[in-house]
Amino acid sequence: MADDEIILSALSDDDLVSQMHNDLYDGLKDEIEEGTRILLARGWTPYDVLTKALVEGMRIVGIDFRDGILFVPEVLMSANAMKAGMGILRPLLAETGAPKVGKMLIGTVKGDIHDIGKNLVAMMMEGAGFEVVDIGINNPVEKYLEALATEKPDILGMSALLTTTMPYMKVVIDTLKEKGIRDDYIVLVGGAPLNEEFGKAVGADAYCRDAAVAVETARELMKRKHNQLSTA
Ligand code: B1M
Repeated sequence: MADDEIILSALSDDDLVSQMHNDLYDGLKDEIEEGTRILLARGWTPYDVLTKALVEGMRIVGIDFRDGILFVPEVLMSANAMKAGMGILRPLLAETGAPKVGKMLIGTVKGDIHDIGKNLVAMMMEGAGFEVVDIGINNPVEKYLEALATEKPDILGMSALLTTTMPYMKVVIDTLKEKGIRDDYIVLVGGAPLNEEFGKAVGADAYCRDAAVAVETARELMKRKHNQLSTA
């Protein structure tokens, strides 16, 4: 072992979280997995590990990517490290004996390959008792239509991380309208460059700032849908 090697398990919680931010920045997958396991063993909730260690670390990566300090290959390594940590948390977040409260189909829109946020939303929705069908990245409208017809979800979730791909959400929603099936689904949209106004403008039922808001919104809109059906 090198003299300067850091023993993650010997760090305090705060130092470990800071170290994990550094390790995520450096794309160190094994260290992120180890840090994730240590925090869980110390009694941290999976949600806290996710938000405080992983999502916050990725936020820092995002700033330096924007400022041209980090480049695509480095950010890809960070993304892989993040996914490795999420892989450990996923079954824990999804561990719920609750009956399924609804079904969501989710995918990133055409031209866009960002999937970390979408995966996180999917994980949190599963954890909240929703059945989730994830159709992945770079989805043209035909793929959404096909999956909606096969899966018959209550909710359609779309993710976009680029200002150039977010308008595609309107293409999907307009196509649903043209086919007369828009109101068959609750449509939720999310992704860093979006906002509430954009959500309204494209005709979604709601814009979700983050995964926790996606869960709350989905629950709320499912409740309303059930009330409407029972009073119809
Ligand atoms: Co990209 N990238 N990237 N990138 N990348 C951004 C988005 C960018 C903001 C970076 C920057 O400049 N600061 C910028 C977009 C600028 C813009 O459009 N205005 C950018 C760019 C430019 C690009 C490329 C064009 C770079 C290039 O090639 N020159 C290229 C595009 C590729 C493509 O898609 N066609 C590209 C590529 C990549 C990587 C492949 C290297 C990698 C993606 C790896 C992967 O996802 N597997 C990557 C990454 C990692 C990022 C940043 C750094 C991080 C994104 C992320 O994972 N965040 C990002 C910077 C940033 O966002 N600050 C950036 C963590 C994640 C938890 O947050 O995804 O926002 P987020 O998800 C949140 C919420 O938004 C919300 O909930 C999530 C959880 O709380 N949410 C939803 C998301 N989807 C939802 C769906 C819902 C509900 C809520 O449905 C109901």
